[in-house]
Amino acid sequence: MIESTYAAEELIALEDRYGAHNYHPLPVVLSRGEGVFVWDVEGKKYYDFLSAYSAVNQGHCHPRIIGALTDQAQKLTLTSRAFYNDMLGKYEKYMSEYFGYDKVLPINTGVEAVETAIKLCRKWAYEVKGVPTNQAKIIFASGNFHGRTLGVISASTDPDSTTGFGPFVPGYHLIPYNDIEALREAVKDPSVAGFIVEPIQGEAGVFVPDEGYLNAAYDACKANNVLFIADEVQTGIARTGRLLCCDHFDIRPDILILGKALSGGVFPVSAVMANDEIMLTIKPGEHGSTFGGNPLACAVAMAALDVIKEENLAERAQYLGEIFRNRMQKNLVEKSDLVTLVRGKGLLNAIVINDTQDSSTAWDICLQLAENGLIAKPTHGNIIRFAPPLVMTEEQLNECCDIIERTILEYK
Ligand code: IF1
Repeated sequence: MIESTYAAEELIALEDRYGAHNYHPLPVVLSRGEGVFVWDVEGKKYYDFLSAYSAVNQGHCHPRIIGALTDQAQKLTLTSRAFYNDMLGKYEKYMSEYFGYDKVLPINTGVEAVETAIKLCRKWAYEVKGVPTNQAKIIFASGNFHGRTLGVISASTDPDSTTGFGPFVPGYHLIPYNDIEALREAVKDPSVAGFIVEPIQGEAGVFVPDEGYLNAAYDACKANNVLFIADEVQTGIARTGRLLCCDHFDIRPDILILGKALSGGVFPVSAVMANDEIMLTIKPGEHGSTFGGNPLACAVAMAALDVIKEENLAERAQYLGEIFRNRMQKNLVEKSDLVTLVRGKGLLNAIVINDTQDSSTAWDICLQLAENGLIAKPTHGNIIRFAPPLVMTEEQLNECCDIIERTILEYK
């Protein structure tokens, strides 16, 4: 039995001793969460500025979502797809109407949804577009992050993701992100089936493409009968100030990939959405998963999406995001040599640390932020990502900006 009396250092030591070393967390040991706050094992309270990588957009342990979880958990959790259950059809109708697609394919993690989209895209290429067997190509953008499976890291340009894990899956073509000419050239190849893109690249450091890029990319795909596939696992579900980041550009992807906040961070729930012409190319027995579409996930996801609409979280993210970037611009970028840039959309933002700084500066600042009651995570290239739960109030956001500004202005 694990006793609750373990000190933080002991809990960290347990992970170090018994867990695989595939992460390097900040030394904060959390044991409770509510709304925009988390508490560590010593009872210290923090503003959460990571939101579990945007899975907790609705805030920690949202009562409505936890209520749906506990109600459903007492009735039926899993039937497998060998049988029908009384939640899946209702959920599929809900998803179809909520996002405006004929059909949904329910699955579990974000990366599985990306894998599903890749398979669906290939299937469509052979059955509808007429690409010769096993010749389909899928275009990816450099700097992408779509998850950790072999099928997905085969498209990665990040050596941390790929080194030592080859050989890789063939049939992918990489082009630079935010380079419309490269895409226009690539889609001319008649064996190209689809283009998979993050509307904002998260792992690359919250990299927002040039205004007009996504619209031009969508047009280039349409003109060449290439599927435009949006990975909105991180950017979707109100995070960037609209329900989908693609909504900022009035783009409706041919295939939409969702995950993370689809469950409000309760457990992995992901989905792929498409219209019949694409979705029905996959037939019974050709794809699936034991847990995909389980009744518990259906109940949780409907509650999580209800919360997004009822609490106007997209509008809130849009409004608070403007305040955040304006304050970071005025009080840090223009006042501190340490910060060169703030960028993002809605409440998916990052600040870029001056490149003359040590590579550990972002990490050290995050340690200091934690000390001051706000947890955030550095990402590649001395960048700090700021992505609080969307249920934050304006007053709370201003208090958080005070903490961030003070911490950085006092640094060193
Ligand atoms: C980790 C980053 C975020 C994603 C997009 C698919 C997935 C992700 C656009 C896969 C996952 C994660 C996973 C997390 C770190 C993380 C991340 F820092 F790498 F970039 F969120 F910002 N598509 N993103 O961002 O979803 O299978 O994980 O459910 O620890 O690897 P998953």
